[in-house]
Amino acid sequence: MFDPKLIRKDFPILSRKVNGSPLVYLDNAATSQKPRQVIQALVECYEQYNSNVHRGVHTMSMEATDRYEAARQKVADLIHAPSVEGVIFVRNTTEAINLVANTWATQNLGPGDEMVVTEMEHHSNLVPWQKVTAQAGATLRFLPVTPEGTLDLTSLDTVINERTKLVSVVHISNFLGTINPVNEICRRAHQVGARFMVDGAQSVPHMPVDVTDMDCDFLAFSGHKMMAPPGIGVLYAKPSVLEGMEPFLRGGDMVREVWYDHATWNDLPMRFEAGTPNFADAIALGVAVDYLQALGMDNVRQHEIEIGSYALQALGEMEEVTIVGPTEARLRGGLAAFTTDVHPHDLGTFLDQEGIAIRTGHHCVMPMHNKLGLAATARASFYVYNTNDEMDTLVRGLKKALAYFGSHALKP
Ligand code: 7TS
Repeated sequence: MFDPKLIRKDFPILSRKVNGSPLVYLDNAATSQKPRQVIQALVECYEQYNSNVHRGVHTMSMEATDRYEAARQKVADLIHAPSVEGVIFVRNTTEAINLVANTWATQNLGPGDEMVVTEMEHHSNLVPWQKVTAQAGATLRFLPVTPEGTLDLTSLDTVINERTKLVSVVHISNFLGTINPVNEICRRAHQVGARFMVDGAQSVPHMPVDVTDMDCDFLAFSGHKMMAPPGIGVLYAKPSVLEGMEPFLRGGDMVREVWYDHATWNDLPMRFEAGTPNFADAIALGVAVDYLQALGMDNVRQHEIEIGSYALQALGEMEEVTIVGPTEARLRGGLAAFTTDVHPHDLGTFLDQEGIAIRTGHHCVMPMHNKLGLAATARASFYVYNTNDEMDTLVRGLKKALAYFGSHALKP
């Protein structure tokens, strides 16, 4: 049975106090906490078999290699990738997107071509494309966002057209919370012969994601948002697409044979993993995937719908709070960004004094904040270990903060 109170026991950090109060960690969209099983996997690696992978004939190197490759298989199973050939370990979502920008996009975009993102992208699914489209003489186009915070698909067939070569879309917005209809956008992209990429930083940790069903060409996500350590992430790509791509980084292990004047490339996925990989954190990611699979991704999603509904209702009942994005929990991921009359940074600092961790600022989604006329927002984001009691604590903290700043604002 899915019980956040039981799950919490696996996360040592959740029993600490912050500024004298029990920690209420509501900054999961930035990074998640780690269960004891993941921490233990790192200790085990460094204490028992730490050795470079794919290089040694000795026992420990083979043990490390086996576990590293087992982690790749676990990731492939999680996202329903047909084979491990398409699972490339990188540092994070940002690196995965930059890999595609610096390989597929620079090889395939030319003058007059178009590429499409949405208006709600995280900077990491925008800034790399600004550079490659400018260099190629291509145009970067945007699927617009409605005032309600969903994608306006009435322009889908004009924004994505015969000139479009690549479409890259955030699956769940880390600011609006919106879950985007990636299957529908993918179909349209493929209809015009474009490739389709998904920024899964906020979806893969929180809901079932099936790359085979979606038929996307690329999917990027980060381990640290799904209970694994920072510094390990994944680029999934269709092997047939990878076969046509130039390697990104060049050096050891991505080659088959090397002469003084040229080299040939290793098989997939090693061709895209130059140098010693972050095998310890990849192995820990495999354990995080085990943990999530044991909970069941459907249950993870269901929990976030429930806690999201509770939070939307509780925050919605506060007159001073304006929630950004869709109003229905079913249409959004487990996070809520909001504004009040108090500056989000002041709010965040006040709540921290009560042990409540939220994120404040533009959450690396500056253009969408600008479009909504907002300089900054406060954001509470949830995960499997958050409880309705914690939502109540957040609401109590917010009320206290608003009363405090309200009364102080009256004073000169
Ligand atoms: N895409 C989305 C949708 C994200 O939410 C983030 C990180 C990234 C890409 C980049 O991930 P990274 O692991 O490469 O940094 N989002 C956040 C956030 O909302 N608060 O801190 C980081």
